Order: sequence, then C-alpha cells, then structure tokens
Amino acid sequence: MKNKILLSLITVMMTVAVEAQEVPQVANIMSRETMSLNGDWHYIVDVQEEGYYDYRMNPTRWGFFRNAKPQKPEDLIEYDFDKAATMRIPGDWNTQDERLFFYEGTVWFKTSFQAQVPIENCRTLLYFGAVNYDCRVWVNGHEAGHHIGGFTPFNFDVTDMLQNGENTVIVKVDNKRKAEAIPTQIFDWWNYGGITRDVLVVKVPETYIENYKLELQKADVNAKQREITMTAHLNKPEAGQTLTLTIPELKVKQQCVTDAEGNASLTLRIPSKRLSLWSPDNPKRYSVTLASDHDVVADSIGFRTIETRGKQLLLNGKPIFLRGISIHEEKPFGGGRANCTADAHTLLSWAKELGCNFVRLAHYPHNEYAVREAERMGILVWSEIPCYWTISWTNPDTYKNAERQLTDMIRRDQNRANVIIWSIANETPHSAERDLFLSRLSKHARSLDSSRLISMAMEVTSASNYKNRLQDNMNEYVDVISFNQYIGWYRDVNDAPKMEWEIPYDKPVIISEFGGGAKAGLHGPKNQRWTEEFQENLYRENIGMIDKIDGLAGTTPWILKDFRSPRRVLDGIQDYYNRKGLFSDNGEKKKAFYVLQEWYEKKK
Ligand code: GCB
Repeated sequence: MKNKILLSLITVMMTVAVEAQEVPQVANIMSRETMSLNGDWHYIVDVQEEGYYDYRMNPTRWGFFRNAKPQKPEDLIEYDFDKAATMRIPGDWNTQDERLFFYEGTVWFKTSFQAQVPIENCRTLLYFGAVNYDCRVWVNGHEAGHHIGGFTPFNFDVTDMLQNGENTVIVKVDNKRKAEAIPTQIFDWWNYGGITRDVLVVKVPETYIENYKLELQKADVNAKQREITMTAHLNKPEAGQTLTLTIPELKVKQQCVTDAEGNASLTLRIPSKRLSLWSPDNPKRYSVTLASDHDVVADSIGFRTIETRGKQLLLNGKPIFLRGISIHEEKPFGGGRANCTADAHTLLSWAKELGCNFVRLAHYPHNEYAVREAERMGILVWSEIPCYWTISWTNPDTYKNAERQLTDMIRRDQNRANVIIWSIANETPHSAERDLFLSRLSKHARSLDSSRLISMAMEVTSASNYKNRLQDNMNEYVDVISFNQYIGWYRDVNDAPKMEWEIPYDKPVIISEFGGGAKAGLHGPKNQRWTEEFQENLYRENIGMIDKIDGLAGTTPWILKDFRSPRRVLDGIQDYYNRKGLFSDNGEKKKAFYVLQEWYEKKK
C-alpha cells in the first residue's frame, strides 16, 4: 500500500535494466588510462538501511540508488544527496565525522563525473582500491555490482550504463561485523568503514591484458645465465594476439602469441652478469612494458628469488635474517586509515630507522602504494589476509570469501619483488575443520604463485613449566614456521631467560609477534605496567630469549605504532589505542625503540 502511495506521489525515472558485470581484477591499474573519482563525496548515514529495504525488510525499488529528485512541489522524497554533507574519498568515515567514530553500519555515498560515450572499441571499468566491508554500487541508477571484503581491489564493467554528460555513482557501504565474515566479529583493530582506497574510472580496450607475471627462476648462485618467465592473460579467450615484452635496460624485446584461452608465455635467458638482482641493499627495478595488439602496460619490476633450505631463508641464494616490524594500515599521526604513498613513506622510514629490512603488513592486505613504496625503499614484505581468530571454518561461503581475498591479494602484488611471504591466517584455534580450511587456502596460494613462501602466524601449543612447544598440523602446508608469543605481557617477563622452545620442524622460524604496551611519556620502575621502562625491559628480555631459538630467521615485533582498537578501553592509558607501538600515535619514539634498534644493528 505504502509503495502505491509513493508511486502516485513521485514521478520515477524508469530505468531499463542493464546487465551488471564484475570483471576480474586488472593488473597494475596505475598504468592504465584512468580518471580519478577521489574527492569530496556526499554521504547519508542510514542506520536502518531505509535506502535499501522497505518497511517489510524487502529490497525496495525506490531506494537511495535512484538519486530521485522531486519533480512537482507536492512530491515526497525523504533524502537528498546534494544537500547532504561531504567527506573525503578515499577515507574512513570514523575520523571524518565525530558522530561516526564508533559507527558500524551503513552509509551511502554519491559522486558524479562527466563522460563522452560511446568510446569506440573500449570498455569503461569502475575500480575501487578497497571498500570496507560490504558494498553495492549503482551507476545512473543501474546496479553495477556487489562486493564483500574490505582490503582488496575490484572493478565493474560499467560501459553500458554510461551516458553523455553527467554520470552518477552511488555506493552503499556496510561495515557491520558478521560471524561468517573474513574477518569475523572480533578483532583487535579499528573497523574503519567507508571507501578507504582510490576510486577510478578506467578505460581499457575491448580486449586487454588482464594480468601478467614476471618471475625469476631459481638457479645456482654461480649460474652463468638466468631465466625469467613471463605469463600473461587477456580478459577474453582470444587466440593469435601477439604480446611483446620489452625491458630496454636488459636489451630484451621478445614476443609470444596467445592461445585459445587468451594465455601466452615466454622465457627470457639473461646472462647473470647483466642482471642486477633486487634486494634490500639494491632495490633495483627495471622498466618493463608489455604490449598486445590493442593494449600496453608499463611497470617497474625487480627480480629476485626467495626459498628455504632446511632452517635457512635464502634471498637470491644467500641466507638472510629478517629484521622486521609489524605495521597496521593507520596514518602515522593520529588514527585513520592510511591510503597514500606519503603515509606509507613515513611509516616505512620509521621502520628503516629501526634497522628493518622487512615488514609484516598486518592483518589484511595493505594498499598498493604501501607495497610499492616498500619495494622502492628496499623493504621485504609479509602480506596477509584477515583470517583472524575464530573463523566460521565449516561455512562454504566463508571459505569462498577467504579464497577470493587471497586470490585478489596475490593477483595485485604478484609482480612486487619485495613481497616474499603470503600469510593465510593469524592465531587460529586448532581443529580438524580449521586444518581443512587453511590447508585448502595454502594449496590455492601455491597454485597461483609458486615463487613465494607461505606462512601463517601460529600459537604456542603447549607451555608447561618453562618448556614451550609449537605443534601445528599446518606445518606441512607452510614454508616458514611463524608464531606469536607474549612473554612479558600476557605471561611473566621474569620467565624469559628460563624458557625453552621446541619447534620440531626443519623450517625457518619467524617470531611474528612479541611485545607489550607502554604509554609514551609515562615513566617509572621496570616492573610497572604501561611505563616505557616496562616495555623497554620486556624487549630486552625477549630479545635475549628469542635470539637463542634454533632456526630463527626473523622477527616482526608487535608493533611499529600505537593503533586504534575498540578492545583497548583503559581510561587515561589506552583510550581506545593498543599501546604496543614503539612509536606513540603521534609519532613519538618510546624507549623500547632503541633496544630493538640496537639488536637489529648487531644482526646486520
Ligand atoms: C595478537 C594479535 C594482534 C593483537 C595482539 C595484542 O596476538 O595477533 O592482532 O593486537 O596480539 O596486542 O594482543
């Protein structure tokens, strides 16, 4: 009844249904022809999803996505994007509107852009670097697509929805926590909502290079010649297209032809003497172009190998110790999602000052700028999906979601020389269901990328007296044994010197977390919690202990900088920050910074 009244009250622009299509991720979006939609977008906070459901909770045809306007004075339309406030996109809503600091729910966004259509032989994609968490997108009233997962890119083909002149994009974002989601309902970081990464309109030819991967093959360190393989895939199963790979500095110009599936590959043979390998000391990247009959992509690519030999980790065939630190994707000063090169540069410079050659980008894929900036600065990367704590292991949709996030993380960064570890989980409780879920994920990661290592942050399984044992069925599915331990914070620090570690696997070991909290500027005796001296002592004791662990190949202490977390409620100390940073939320160094710096200096 209510709908009927509405119908008679408003003149509705009837839209012709246009097929919505999500297309697979397009590699190296930054080198495409793009128009940025970053800027100020109007937004409407919609606690009850009034703009999507009717009063019987059925999706309504009259939702906010219509961007309706009154046509006659008596028309009733109870929203108006153009009168609504604006916020900066990309950006989280929590730090842009005081009312939304703790908000977890739905917000609608609107922007518009100009287009001239049709564009001969081209498709137009609408690209989102990431939206947290569940989003629906409409272009000119047509539904372009739906995406879940807060930290990976996606794009919709919107070619058939565009019109000459002004085009409207409306995005509904919902970041409510769900038990079956990845991550699940509880996690120790801020659930920043919104369109948190770039939005681009991308022009591609009808047939374009969807993705490509260049990979240096492993070889003996004394090999006279090295092989680099290139595999590429078109967006269409089109045979007979010539792909030309050019790397001027290596005097490479080589061609291959696509098969019936639109795949092509080739192998380059380069004299070892000519090839300068990427490493933290020599972050060398080559200018590479890959051209098809209709498309061309340009990239900067470094070449290196990463492998294990027993308990050793080998970069370019030589043992390396990973002097790492964990980082959350938060702005260096104050809270809020980091989303640009400048943010990444500041955080990574702090890591460099600490003596790091490695960072653990926790607990979800960070933005592409951060990974590329780390590559430019010579910093190795551990990248992970938010398969964190209590996942719904038996839910098939949850598995699909995790696998999709893993795929998109790998596809986006598969040409980044600095990424050496894909991590599939963090601190997950043991069970047969979990083993099945995670072993499938591990196999999936390997099937997409055999050139990197797989790991996951495990937990100590038994601790009696001073004996700690790490036993995990997932050992056979990972290349590196990593685990988190909190002696000195969740266990007594005085025990550190007596601890023994039993890690019964012939694989390198990374301590993926250790640490404790301190409020910057709070001083006192070393046994007083929250003081800088407590944290400083905890670092000393931990370093003394872990340095003796057999097979230790690296550490990523928790964490570079204090970060926002709703779990951390202690007034006057935490104030909704996890205080385990070596830097405060305002970028002040705490005393423990110097302890780790001193150890890393010795490890160089
Ligand atoms: C952990 C988690 C990390 C937390 C940290 C803590 O083990 O992996 O996400 O923030 O402990 O501070 O307790």
